[in-house]
Parts: sequence; C-alpha cells; structure tokens
Amino acid sequence: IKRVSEDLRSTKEDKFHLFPRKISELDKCHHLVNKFDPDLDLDHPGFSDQVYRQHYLPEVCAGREVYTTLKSLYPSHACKEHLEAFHLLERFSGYSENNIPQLEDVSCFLKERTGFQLRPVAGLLSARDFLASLAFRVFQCTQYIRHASSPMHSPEPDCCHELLGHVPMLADRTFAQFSQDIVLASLGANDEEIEKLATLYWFTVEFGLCKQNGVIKAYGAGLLSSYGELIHSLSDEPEVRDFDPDAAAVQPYQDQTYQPVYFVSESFNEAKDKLRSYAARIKRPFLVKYDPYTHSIELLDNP
Ligand code: NLE
Ligand code: FE2
Repeated sequence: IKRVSEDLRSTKEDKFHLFPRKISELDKCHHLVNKFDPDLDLDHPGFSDQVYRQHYLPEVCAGREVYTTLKSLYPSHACKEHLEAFHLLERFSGYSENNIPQLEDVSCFLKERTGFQLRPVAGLLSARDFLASLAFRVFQCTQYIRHASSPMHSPEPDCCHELLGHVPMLADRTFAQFSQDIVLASLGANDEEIEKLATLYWFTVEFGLCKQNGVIKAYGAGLLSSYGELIHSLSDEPEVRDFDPDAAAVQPYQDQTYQPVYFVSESFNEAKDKLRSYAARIKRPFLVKYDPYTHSIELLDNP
C-alpha cells in the first residue's frame, strides 16, 4: 500500500474531514488506482500477455506453487499466531493447495475471531479508501492472482497476498487491534503525519518481524505471501533493527523488490503500546473513537 503517500498528496484539498464515519459509507470507498494495471503499466509482467489479462489459467497453477512452498516454510518462518490461524483456515474454511477459498467463508471465519470482515474489490484500491475501511475492521480483498512468471514475489497485492498473508494475522485479537489503531490514528492527522503512519503500516503490518522464544519470525503479510522475501527476511542479508515507531515512520522504502531493512518487535502487545504512545503525540483537531456497537466513528474534543 505504498500508494498512500502519492494518493494523499494529490487529494490535499480533501484534508481531514472527508473520511467515512459510518460503515455504510464504505460503499463510496471504491476508487481504484492503475499503478500496476497490466493494461497500462509497461513494466507489469502481464503487460504483453493477453492470456493473463483474460483468463489467469497459468496463474491458478502458480497459485498452487505459492501455496505449497509457503506452507512448507511457515513452520520455521511464520509467527505462532499465523501458524495457528492458518491451521484453522485449512480445517474449516477451504484453504488447500487445490482450492481457492470462498471469500464469504473466510470472512465468516474472521468475523468470529476478531470482527474483521472481507469485502471484494475489483482492482488495486486507492490507499485512502483501503485504509479508511480498516478503521471499521473491513478488509478490502483483491481477486486477481499474480502473474505466473514471478510466483516468489509480486510487487502488488493479489489474492495470495490477502489470503495467505493478511487473513491469518487478522484472526489474532492483538494484531487486529494494532491494525485498526494505525488507521484510527491517521484520521484527522495532517498529510505529513498520515504519510508517516502509512510508512509505519508498511514496516509492521506488511513487513514486520517479531521475536518468539528468542527466535525471529515473520508476521508481515508481504513476507508471509512471498516465499522469496520470506526467506530473504530471515537470512543474514537484510539489516534488522529493533522496532521504534519514530524511526520506522520515516524509513524510506520501495515496493519493487525485497526490503533491505526490517523492524523486529518483542511482541504484538509491545508494538501496540509503542504505537499508541506514538499516536498520542500526533497533533489533531479532534480525537476519534470507534463505536463497535454501531460501527461508526465518533469525534471527540482534543483537550
Ligand atoms: N510482495 C508481496 C507478495 O509477493 O505477496 C506483496 C506485497 C504487497 C504490498
Ligand atoms: Fe497488504
């Protein structure tokens, strides 16, 4: 979701008050961006591939390879929260190398665990709309599969990324709260602060590492859906720093290939507490509070 910064810069006039306040307003959050559109982007691996753009058939086979390779890496590379949820998804929600699960089944699973729900989206969503939906514990899910030429890494989110990377993590209560907190902190913040929070999202939800029993494991969805980068992230190659929101918020990044730098948290609770104290220092004209009974956002005076 790198597009957040560009997207937010171009809509400066929207400023802070134009965000959805009720879950039903997410129906208006459907703006697609064409940064990675195979019809328009010369660098997209599917640009000159008519078959990909019409059928995705080789990709379904590549999807199987992605699934089996990642599954074999998870026991040694994924955090325990991911492993536990992945196991349940295989038992009860149709996850298997021979099947692409139904969004509705996966959504029901998440709703029971953390109240998160999935919503299909036709393409790559603008970061503003994508993030706004997370405030309501709605995760907008892409439907297409990565091009078969590079199963080990996709520069853009695809259904492998959402289903294998994000969904198992969103089944964890602390992590779900952390994800929602980042986005709630961004509502009403200025453009500079929003860009920093989007960068924090990148280095945690997408590419975060954490320590478990003294061993570093992956919890970022971008790692858990890319077997190339999952191996890279836990090898000696990248630089690994202790998670510090002030540092992670301004760390430059790119989305074309593996990250050179990762941040490692002691636990999700620690990451959540650090994020909360970071967010408390952001100057905002109002505070926001999520009301889970009405699925709406309340604005409170900022004393
Ligand atoms: N690089 C990830 C993957 O291959 O699944 C996708 C990252 C999306 C931000
Ligand atoms: Fe993602």
